[in-house]
Amino acid sequence: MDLIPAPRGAQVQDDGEPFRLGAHTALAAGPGTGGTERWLRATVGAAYGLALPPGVSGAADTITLLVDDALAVEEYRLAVSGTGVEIRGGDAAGLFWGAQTLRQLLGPEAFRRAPVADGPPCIPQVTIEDAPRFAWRGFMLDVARHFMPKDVVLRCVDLLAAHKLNVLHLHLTDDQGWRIEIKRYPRLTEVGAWRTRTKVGLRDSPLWDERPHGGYYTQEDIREIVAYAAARHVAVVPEIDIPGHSQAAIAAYPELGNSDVVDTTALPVLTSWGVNPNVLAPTDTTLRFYENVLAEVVELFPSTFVHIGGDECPKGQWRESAAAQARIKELGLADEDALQSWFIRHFDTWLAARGRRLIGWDEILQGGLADGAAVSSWRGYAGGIAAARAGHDVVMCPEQHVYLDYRQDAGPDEPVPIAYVRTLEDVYRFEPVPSELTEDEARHVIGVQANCWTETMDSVRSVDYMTFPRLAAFAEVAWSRLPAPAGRDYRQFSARMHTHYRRLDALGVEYRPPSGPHP
Ligand code: TNX
Repeated sequence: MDLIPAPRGAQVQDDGEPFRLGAHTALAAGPGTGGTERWLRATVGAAYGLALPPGVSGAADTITLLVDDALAVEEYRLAVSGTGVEIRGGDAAGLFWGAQTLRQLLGPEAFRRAPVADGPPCIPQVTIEDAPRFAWRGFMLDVARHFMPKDVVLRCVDLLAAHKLNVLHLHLTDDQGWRIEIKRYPRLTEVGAWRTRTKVGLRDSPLWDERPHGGYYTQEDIREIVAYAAARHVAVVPEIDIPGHSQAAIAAYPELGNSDVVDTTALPVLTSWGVNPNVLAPTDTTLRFYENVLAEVVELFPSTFVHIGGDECPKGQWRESAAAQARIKELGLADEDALQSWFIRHFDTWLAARGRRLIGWDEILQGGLADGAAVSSWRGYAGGIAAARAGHDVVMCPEQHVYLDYRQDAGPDEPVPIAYVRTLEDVYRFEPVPSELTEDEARHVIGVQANCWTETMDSVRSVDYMTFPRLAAFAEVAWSRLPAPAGRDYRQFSARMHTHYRRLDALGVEYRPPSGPHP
């Protein structure tokens, strides 16, 4: 069966008649199934050229979909007998994950778009019970450094769902680009979405791509992405990065920057990479501006969490700026770290008043965490541990395991090395819950996330190459209850991957082959 991610339990009845999918196979859906039958027709039905007409629950030659309150949220049971298939989900999401498992059971051809010639397949009799380990199983796509067109994002949602991942975190703003239309501030996209050229490689690289680069999602695009994802039980979490990584916004609206220490009217959308000194000014103008931005953002994204970045905000300009220093005094704050914390707290309160929750990178711990804030722990585990101990929710995404921009091998033909090598096995050995947390503290680790920063990825092909196959290993960490890293069977996972590569082939994913680019 070679299921990825591995289910909690599976029992195959070797001696039973297999179930044969065919022209007469019907699809029956009970109430509350949330469109999974439509998804099955559009994917499995299309791949085999089958209509899967509506049928009667439990009848012969029928795939039956049911919501069963006795099961937990996202849990599912899948039973294949000689005469039919039954999937029960604790909710519509659980049912959908069960349908994803059914697609894997059918075979790699079930992942194709065009009908296969060799006819519908058989599935062995099997009973599967399954439920996720973590509620937040995320993937971050940085669409700010390189803009990814809408269809790339929709395809990404499908790939996440195929791996039972359920959060797409969109990094929508950064120094190098602003990617979401905000009606009240048109210059954010008229100016902020475009840069004149792009550095190829990192700091010491002499190379430039001299073509202008840019693009953004209209609000209509965003609505389409959010609805498409919701139909696949994927939540889209927007990130508007403040108070660092904001030069594209300052290029569009210079009054947002520290204009008493730098001529903000001369700042362009940034064309190179790294930690950038040009950060937001801690003024009321800035607060009102971002409140207005976030007001449009929360209208578009129904997700509980809104990510406000908070990472890599150098404090140099605040130290130099008389206005920022006056602000620190006026607010009675200890230092610039406290000023960053004041910034974040403001939006924590603002979001909470609108029924939303703030999440930020672990730098938001500096100067004290805002009351309701959750933390994306990226600089290792320390930030996540500190936050969990203080009773805050944590999404673990430590760079040493799940940074997909780090190359997968040291070979000379690998893409530009951002940092050290992180192999497929390194990702597989990721343990999200540090052993030093007590059981109560560990409950605050609500999930895990793999992050794909795109400084060096300018196309869907390069994102594919860096993301896969590592996302498959990550999905297993996120979904399956694996033993502690030392006891994990990487060889057994690798054996299952042979089938999974054929699924990715059928999906048209240009993963890094296990033997590397030049075998
Ligand atoms: C750090 S991770 C960043 C990003 C870069 C990334 C490159 C984080 C919150 N900030 O701005 O793209 O390193 O690996």
